[in-house]
Amino acid sequence: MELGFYRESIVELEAVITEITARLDVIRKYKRIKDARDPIEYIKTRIKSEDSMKEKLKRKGLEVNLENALNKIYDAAGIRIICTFVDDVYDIVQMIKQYDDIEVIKEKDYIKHPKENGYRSYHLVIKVPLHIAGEIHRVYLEIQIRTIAMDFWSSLEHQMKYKKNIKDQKLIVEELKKCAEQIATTDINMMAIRNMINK
Ligand code: 0O2
Repeated sequence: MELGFYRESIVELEAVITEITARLDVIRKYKRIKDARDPIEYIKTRIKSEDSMKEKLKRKGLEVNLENALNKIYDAAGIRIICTFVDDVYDIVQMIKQYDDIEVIKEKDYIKHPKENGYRSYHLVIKVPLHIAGEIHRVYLEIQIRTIAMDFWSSLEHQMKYKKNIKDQKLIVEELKKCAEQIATTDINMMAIRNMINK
């Protein structure tokens, strides 16, 4: 079998995604029954492509090798959780942090502290123990948690980053920033409306 850049570690990367996705599925089922509402709209998973990993290693000034890709860059395996409301994002973060076998390595709240360009999302890097063929492997996983509106914004902004020679770049950056603020306000208003409906 032809093994790529991640070699046999691809098994760990796939397994960590499967493990955490399964735990999230249980949360979703439980919430649907207990609260009659699933706080998660959808989940996206990915293993970082070889090219994107190599580019990130170079960007961070690290030697391009598997050891650095797995242990210095934490997002070889990634899960993105898209929630309905902002408070769902924080609930999901708490639920993930409550698993006592999971270690939180890094945590960034870009919702309370948005990036200069307007980017909003909650980032967690966790280390997950996996039992594989009688051995315990501890594997990093990056989790990004955000609302549908934040996800919509970041997909468009991501496209711009990867396009070269964009005309009116300055205007686009300004417009995106404006949209990010409007989205943040809308997210808060949507929660207020939900609370009014539920009263
Ligand atoms: P890609 O191509 O999406 O995978 P640091 O802690 O700063 O040393 P890092 O990994 O840059 O390290 O951390 P951070 O800020 O938590 O960002 C990790 C990922 O979040 C990025 O991965 C993006 O997926 C996403 N992200 C961060 N900032 C932005 C942003 O301004 N816009 C968008 N659209 N996404 C963002 P990659 O590998 O950089 O990129």
